[in-house]
Amino acid sequence: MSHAILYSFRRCPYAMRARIALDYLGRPLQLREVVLRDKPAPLLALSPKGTVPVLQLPDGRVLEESLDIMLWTLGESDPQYWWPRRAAAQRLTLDLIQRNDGAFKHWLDRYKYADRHPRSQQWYRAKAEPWLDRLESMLIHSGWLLGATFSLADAALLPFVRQFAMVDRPWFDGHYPALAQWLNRWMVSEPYGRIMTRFAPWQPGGAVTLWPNG
Ligand SMILES: N[C@@H](CCC(=O)N[C@@H](CS)C(=O)NCC(=O)O)C(=O)O
Repeated sequence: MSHAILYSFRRCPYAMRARIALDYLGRPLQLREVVLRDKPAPLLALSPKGTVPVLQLPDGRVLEESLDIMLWTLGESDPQYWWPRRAAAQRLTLDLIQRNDGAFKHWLDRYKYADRHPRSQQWYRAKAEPWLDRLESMLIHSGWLLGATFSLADAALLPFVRQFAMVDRPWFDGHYPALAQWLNRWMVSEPYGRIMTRFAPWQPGGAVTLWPNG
């Protein structure tokens, strides 16, 4: 096997953050677009927990957590220092990711699908606001979360904030101008266009899609 294989789902924020990092690495891999309600058997054989993203490396290693995939790519090559050099910034990055994937993701899911939960949409939105306030204050004086340049923290959090913003874009843009600008800057970028390319679902024995620059 010469290319790595990525099991992915276009709109999944975890798969998006993995693709951001893999696009930065720039090595063509086989991208297998998955239908979550009909997961292909080879994915489940590799990773029985059945979540995406999953990356199978040419040496056979399997990475089945988005953060592991991002950290693996940065260990391979990181010319723009997405992984910060200072230990304090490294700790802050991992802390931001943990809080994003924990409490923020919890409230995001309820805000997005409030009709499936007992409280109102505004109630769930208010639960997420202290976190968004914190991110907004981090972005007031700099273009990216950790300063002047894009880093792992941006790659890991942007797909989740995008989902939140898209529930009610006018409300979000009105309340969080710095976050809205951060999101826009990313969503008009070339890397965003590449990571959001649409692919037909993969089936065992189906066509091979090389991505990026396939
Ligand atoms: N902790 C995992 C979470 C991945 C995850 O939950 N992905 C969702 C899609 S966004 C998934 O595959 N869910 C399984 C399903 O819907 O069947 C990671 O960081 O990779």
